[in-house]
Amino acid sequence: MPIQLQDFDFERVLDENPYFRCLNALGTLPASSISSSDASLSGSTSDGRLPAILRLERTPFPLTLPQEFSSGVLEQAKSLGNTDIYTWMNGWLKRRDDLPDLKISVICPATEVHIRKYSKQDILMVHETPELYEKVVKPYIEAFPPSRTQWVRNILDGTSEAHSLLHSTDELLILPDMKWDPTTSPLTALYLLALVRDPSIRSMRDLRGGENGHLPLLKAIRDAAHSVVDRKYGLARGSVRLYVHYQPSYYHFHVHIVHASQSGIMGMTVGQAHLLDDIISLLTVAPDILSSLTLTYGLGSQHGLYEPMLAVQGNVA
Ligand code: M7G
Repeated sequence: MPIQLQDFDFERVLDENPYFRCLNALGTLPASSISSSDASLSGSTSDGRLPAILRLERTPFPLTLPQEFSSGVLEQAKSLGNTDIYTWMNGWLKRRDDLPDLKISVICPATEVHIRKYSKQDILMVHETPELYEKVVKPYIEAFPPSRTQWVRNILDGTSEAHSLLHSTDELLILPDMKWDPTTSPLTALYLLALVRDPSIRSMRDLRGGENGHLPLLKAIRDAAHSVVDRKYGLARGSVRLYVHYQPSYYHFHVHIVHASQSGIMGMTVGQAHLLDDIISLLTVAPDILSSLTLTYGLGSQHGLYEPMLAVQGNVA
């Protein structure tokens, strides 16, 4: 049964960002509305409801919108003020099937990790030395239950999103990231995801150069990304930014493929996003560098690594 949003029982706002025009709310949904087998996995309350995160984002503007004003796409406009050559007003759009107002994402059942990830948080810059990786981060990654990356396995085995695949080989596949809806969002918001099939690469730290290393795979991802955006969207080489997150949310290796004109979007922060080209270059020069580097990045106060990293002396940047 598809999720009915009117069944969402609001509990509290987790986070909101007026610049990104988004809001994350926590609430519950009836367990009966969740088709996934996960419904039995976590957090079902005695009244048969499951914790749910509702994320609301205002959708981007189609480039054709201003020219459609003359054809009456605007239901109403109300003046707010004017001075000299400047005028500002509020506007209401008519309902249109091809122009949704909101992108709505639901995570249900939401785990504690999801709730923390979508909550407002302070950021602490930390230095992750190779020793800290072994002592703190690796055990943290290994403690994640496989259910955390079930969505990845569903995509890889064709159970989910099979209709959206843009590229599929023995090594990897490429599909639209759930952050981007190709049918309603402009091409400049393009956001694709390359997922590798090999589940043993948990993060960038596991990547190696040299013989039997990951360079052929990384180059295959790069080539496939450029060929997909050219073939499907007519975007020339150089039109996309390919990067890897450290820390990622999901420890199954994947690469973000984002339109190069996008800047300052979530997940592009210095320290978090590492260009695939730079990773390839580093591993070509020094095959073991990613396991021996100290990596500096921002950790949110709700991140599961925050407390353990804070507890270790000397890691604060
Ligand atoms: P990440 O670097 O692990 O974490 O990226 P982030 O979410 O903090 O960026 C995972 C990427 O996978 C993100 O860009 C998500 O939007 C995307 N993603 C997550 N899920 C659960 C799905 C999904 O089910 N389908 C698709 N297509 N993309 C997803």
